[in-house]
Amino acid sequence: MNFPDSIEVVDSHTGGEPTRVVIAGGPDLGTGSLSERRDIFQSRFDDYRSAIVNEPRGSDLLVGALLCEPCDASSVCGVIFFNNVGMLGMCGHGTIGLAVTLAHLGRISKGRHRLETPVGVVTFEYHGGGKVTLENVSSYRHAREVTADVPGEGLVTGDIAWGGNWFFLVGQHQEELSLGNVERLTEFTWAIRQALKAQGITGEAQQEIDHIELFGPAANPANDSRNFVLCPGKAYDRSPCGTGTSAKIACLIESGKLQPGEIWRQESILGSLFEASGQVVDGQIIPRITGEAFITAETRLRFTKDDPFQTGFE
Ligand code: PYC
Repeated sequence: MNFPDSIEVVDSHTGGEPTRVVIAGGPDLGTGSLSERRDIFQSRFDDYRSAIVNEPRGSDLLVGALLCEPCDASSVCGVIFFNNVGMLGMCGHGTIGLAVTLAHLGRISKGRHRLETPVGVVTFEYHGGGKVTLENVSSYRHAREVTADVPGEGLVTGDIAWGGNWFFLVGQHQEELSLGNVERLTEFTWAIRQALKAQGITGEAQQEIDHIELFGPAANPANDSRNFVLCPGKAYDRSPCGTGTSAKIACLIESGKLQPGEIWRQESILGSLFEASGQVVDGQIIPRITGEAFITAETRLRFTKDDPFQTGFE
């Protein structure tokens, strides 16, 4: 493949979790739907994904966002999110980072904007500064209180829910949700993920559940809950995870523990915050997530032909 000499990116973080938006030099994926373009990205241009987010130019926790021309002219753009191991359906912290990046580039002003993703259209409202409210794809609980036998850990029970990615949400566990305990949390959630896979516990259409989310009491009494989210490539989300919080909102509303429109303050393992709620529209739960992002870098990534790590490594 003829790899480009350079790719232009803008980096930001949302509640501590980084997003790298590709603004020039990305692969040409054609003009199909965003899910078709995601499939082309995955099958033909995986080198680009690895080069952009993996070491030595990135790291395991970086989420990439490839800007695309939208299919519908009323959308501000399309986006395909990706990470250190593959593609994401949607990304909440990434959408907030993308919105702030578009504002930084002068491509949007305050107000509501439509965004196309491989799993559907989302909207976001840019409030100015770093603040953004995202209205996600409809989210739902697929299965309640599913028990997995996790080798070395015992029986672990959780809900399976969709929030733009597939999540296993665990509220009952003995783990302390603190930054000092991240290694143990990673080991525990990784073991859960492996057990779900081995035991054939999947999303609605047999999709792998690749995000594991633990809940516990908030450190800040003003908040409702703290979470720890293990992402598909074994990095943990530094933010409260927009799609994970969407999955949580769907479960809370479905079980009557949160009313439509009521605010849920979800704290991350770092203590950063998303303010969330859900609306029921035509019987579907539409989560709204408000968070803040900050620009951290404007960069031209360079890819020298004889660089042995031109396309990164995992
Ligand atoms: O905010 O939705 C999110 C997310 C998914 C993976 C990392 N962050």
